[in-house]
Amino acid sequence: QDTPSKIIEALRKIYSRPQILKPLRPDVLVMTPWFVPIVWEGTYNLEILNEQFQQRNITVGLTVFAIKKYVVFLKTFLETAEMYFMVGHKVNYYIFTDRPQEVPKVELKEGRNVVVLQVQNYSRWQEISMRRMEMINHFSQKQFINEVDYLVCVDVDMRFNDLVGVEILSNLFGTLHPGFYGSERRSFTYERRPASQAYVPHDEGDFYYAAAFFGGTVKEVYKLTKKCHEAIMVDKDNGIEAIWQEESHLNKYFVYHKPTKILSPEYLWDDSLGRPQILRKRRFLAVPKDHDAIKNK
Ligand code: 2GW
Ligand code: MN
Repeated sequence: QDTPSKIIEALRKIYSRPQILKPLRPDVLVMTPWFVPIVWEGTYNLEILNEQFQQRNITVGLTVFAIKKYVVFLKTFLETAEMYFMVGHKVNYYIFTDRPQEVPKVELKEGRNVVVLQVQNYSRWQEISMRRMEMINHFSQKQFINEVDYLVCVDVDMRFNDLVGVEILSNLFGTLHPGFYGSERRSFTYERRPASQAYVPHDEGDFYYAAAFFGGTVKEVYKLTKKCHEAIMVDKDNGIEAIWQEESHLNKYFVYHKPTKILSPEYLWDDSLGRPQILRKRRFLAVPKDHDAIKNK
């Protein structure tokens, strides 16, 4: 029987206390001007966070698209996710694909499931990439809302290389694009043509976020993907396509709906960019795909 004192004993955790006079990271920004954390190694205690999320008994959905030849990325993606993604929590992998037979069978730990969602493919790669917003939106309302608490939406041409856990979870989160964290606002590759719904003026915007890693509660991801998809459709009617497709629309959204947590480039790295000092971990890495068999952009 769990008496109150037994419960309290079970919840007791020993860890070093936070020290007001000792900054967690002297080398990087760890909080935005709207008071949300930027997640870097060294800024959080995963034990405390795991305890909190365990108590809430949450389930996380990881959405990933593997259309046409991109099914080749699934095996490594899933195998490494089993090692590093939300270890100890319940996870549903939502795999959107036009080739359900080619989804590899990967051995899963307890409490973790693969859900294959068959979707159509599009001939243009830009369309494949952009339509993710529509499909995530559709399934959020239809299915995800009944099955998971949070959604994490990522590219598939990636592998997990270190822990990615509940420290990323919040109502609405975005990830700093690895190519632009040190850039000036003027050089962010936002859509700069006023004719596009993704337009961001030169004197606005906080960060340049990547479309390859975002998420939040199902409700917030529903709202984000709805707005982005609608904007993409308006652009289509007007015969314009944003410079970086859905990434441009995501960035526009985040200017006016600021994330409640931001992930550092530890969560989206590409080794072709080298290994700067500030990067204590490389948690989620791009898999090289320059060979023509995979991609002709
Ligand atoms: C994409 C480009 C060229 C040829 C094929 C594809 C393709 C993408 C495909 O045939 N099948 C497929 O499932 N995809 C999905 O779209 C897959 O999930 C992939 O990870 C995602 C984005 O395409 P990707 O990874 O080739 O583009 P990247 O790595 O250059 O990603 C950045 O730019 C994209 C838009 O141009 C997106 O914004 C993406 O989120 C960014 O990381
Ligand atoms: Mn990619």
